[in-house]
Amino acid sequence: MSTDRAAGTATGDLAWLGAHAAARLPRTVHLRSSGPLAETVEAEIARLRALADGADGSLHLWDPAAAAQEGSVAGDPVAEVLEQLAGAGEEAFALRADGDRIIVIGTGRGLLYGFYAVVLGQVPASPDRWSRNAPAQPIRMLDHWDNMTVHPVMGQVERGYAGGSLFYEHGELRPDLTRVEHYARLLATIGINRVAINNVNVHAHEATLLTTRLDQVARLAEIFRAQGITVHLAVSFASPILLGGLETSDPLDPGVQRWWRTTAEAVYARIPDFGGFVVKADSEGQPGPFAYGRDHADGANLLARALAPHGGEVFWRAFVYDHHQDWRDRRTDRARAAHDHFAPLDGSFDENVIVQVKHGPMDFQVREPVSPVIGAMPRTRLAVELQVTQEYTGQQKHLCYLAPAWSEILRFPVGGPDSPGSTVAELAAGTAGRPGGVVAVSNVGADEFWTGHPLAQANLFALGRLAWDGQLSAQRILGEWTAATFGPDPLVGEVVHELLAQSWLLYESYTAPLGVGFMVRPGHHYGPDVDGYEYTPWGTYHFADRDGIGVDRTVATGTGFAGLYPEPWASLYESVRTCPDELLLFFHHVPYTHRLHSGKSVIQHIYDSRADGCERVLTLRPRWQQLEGRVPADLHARVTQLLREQERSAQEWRDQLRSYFFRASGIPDENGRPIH
Ligand code: GCV
Repeated sequence: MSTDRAAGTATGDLAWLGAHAAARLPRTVHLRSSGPLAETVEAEIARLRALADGADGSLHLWDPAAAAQEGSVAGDPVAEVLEQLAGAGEEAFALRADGDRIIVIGTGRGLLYGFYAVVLGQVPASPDRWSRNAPAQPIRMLDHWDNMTVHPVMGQVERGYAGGSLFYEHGELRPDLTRVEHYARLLATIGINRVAINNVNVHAHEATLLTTRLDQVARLAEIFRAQGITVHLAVSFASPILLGGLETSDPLDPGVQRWWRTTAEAVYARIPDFGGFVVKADSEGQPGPFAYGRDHADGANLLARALAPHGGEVFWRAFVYDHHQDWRDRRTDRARAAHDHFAPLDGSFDENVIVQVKHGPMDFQVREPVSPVIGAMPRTRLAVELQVTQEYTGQQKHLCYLAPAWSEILRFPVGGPDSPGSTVAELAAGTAGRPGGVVAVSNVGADEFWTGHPLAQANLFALGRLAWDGQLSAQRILGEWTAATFGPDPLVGEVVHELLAQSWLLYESYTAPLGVGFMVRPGHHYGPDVDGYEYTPWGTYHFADRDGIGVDRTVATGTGFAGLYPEPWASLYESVRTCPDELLLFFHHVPYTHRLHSGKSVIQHIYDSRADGCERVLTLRPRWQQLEGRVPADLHARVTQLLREQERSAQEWRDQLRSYFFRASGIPDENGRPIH
C-alpha cells in the first residue's frame, strides 16, 4: 500500500482523496456552520492537512445563517443566492471566488459536497457569479453484493473482482472498520447518498442482518451517516418464514403483514435514519410473491407499508425473468420479461416504492439497448440500475472505463427525441413528488487498491459524478479523477487518458459483436465461450448457424420486443435498414453477408474488429511502461500485470470468435489474417 508523498501520489488507502486532493485545500479554512455534518467537515480538514501543505488563499464554509450575517460577497448581497439555495434542498451548495477567498454556502450535506467539490476541483469558483450546484438525481446509491461468509460458488462478493468484502470477515462485521470510514468519505466526495450493504441474493446467514445481527447494520449506519449516507439492507421476501418461523410469506396474509411491521419497528428503534429495503424477488431462485399467486405490486407494497410509518423506502428490482427456459422454444424472450411483468403494474406501487430497473433489458452486457421499462412507468418512482463492478466488461482485469456507456444511456431519449423530459436521466430523476435516481452495483472490495484494477477506481468516481450531473462529459470526469489521484504530471494525464478514454469501445471490439451478448463462460462469466449459454435454461443469445446470426426481436417475425418501445424507436429497431449497427444482432437475425451501415459485411466486421481490437490492446502496456517512476511502484506493477492478462484474454477472444464464425459460416476473412 502506498501513500508516497515523494512520488506525489497517495493510492492504497485514500484513492482520489489523498495527498493531491489535500494539496488543493487552501491553507486557511474558516468553517462557520452548525449544520449536522459540520463535525465531519472539520475532521476532514484536519485529515487532509496531515497529508499535504495545501494551496494559497482561504476557504470559507458557511451555512446559510453565517452567510446571512456576512451580508455580501464580492460586493453582491447574498440574499438572492440564499433564496435559491433554500429552494434547492439540503444537498445543494453555492460557490464563488472573491479575491483569494473561495466561499462555499450550504446546509447539511450541501456544505460537505461543496467542501469536497473544492478539494477535488469539481466546480470552478468564478469571481463574477455564484456557481449553484444541486444533484440531478435525488437517489444516488450503491448496492453491495457482499456476503458475510464465502459462498462456495460466488465467493464472498458476488461478481466482486476486488478481493473479499470491505465490511465482513468470517461471517461477521470486521472488527477494524477504518477502511469503511475511508470508503464512506470517498463516496461522499462523489455525492453518493445511500448504500445497501449486502447481496440481493440473500442467503440464510445474511438474512439475520435484519434481526439478530441488526447491531452490525447499526455500526455501519453510524460510519456512513457521518458522511451523509443512509444505509439499506437487502432482505429476503421469505424472511417471515426464514426468521419469523411463519408458514407463509404471502403478502396478503395478516400474520405476514404484522411480522414485517414489527420487524421494521425494531429496525427503526435501533437505526432511526435507516433507508429501507432492497428486494430481488422471483428472480434467479429468490423467493417472491408469485409463489402465492400475487403480483409484484402486492409484494413491494407489503414491505412499503411496514416501512412507511418510519419514512423508509423499498427498492424493488424489476430483474425478473424465467431462468428455466427451453432453448428449443423461440417465443420466450428474456429481453421482454421485465416489461411484461412490470409495465402493467404502473400506478399500483405505493409512494415509498422505487422500482429498480436494469439499464438494459438483459443483464449489464457490454452493449444493450435502453430498457423499454424506463419509459413505460410514468406513475411509478424508478431507479435505473447500472453495474460498476465489471461482471461482463472485463472483471477489473481488462480496462473498461464505463462513463461513456453510462453517458450514452443517461442521455438516451427513451420517450422519443421530441418528447420533453424523456431521457433516461430525466425519467430516473422523476419529479418532486416522485423522486427516483440511479443505483449501481459497487466495484469495491478489500483489495488494497479498492477495485482490483487500480484504474477501475475511475468507474466508481464516474458513477457518482454522472449521478450528480448526467451532462458532465466522460472525458472531463476522467480528467478530474486522474488529477485527484495522480496529480498534475502531464504525461500521466496523457497516458491514463489514452488507456481509459476509449476502453469501453475497445473492449466491445474484441468481445461482443453488434449487440450480441453472453458469449462468455457460464458461471464465472469471464473469457469467451460462444455457445456457453446457447443451450442452457438461462436464455439463448445468438442463434448462430451456417447461414446467419442474431436474435429476431421484431414484431413482424420475431419475439415482438422491438414493439415495446415508443416511436420512433419501435420502427427504427424493427427495420433492419434503420437499426443501428451496434445493436443489429440484438434485434435481427441476418445472413453473415448482410451489409452494415459501415459498408462491411457482418462476418467481415466480426473478423476485423476482433483482430484490430487485439492489436490495439497490445499497444497499451508499452505506453503504461512510460509511467514507471511517475506513479507509485506497487500501483504500476499491478496495472502492468493486469495489462498482460488483458493481452492474453483479448487474443483468446479474437482467436475463438474468428475461428468459431469461420467454421460456422465457411466464409474466409477477406484480409487473410490467420484463423485457427
Ligand atoms: C446478484 C446477474 C449476475 C448475478 C446477480 C444478478 C442480479 O445475473 O450474474 O450474480 O445476482 O445479475 O442482478 O441479481
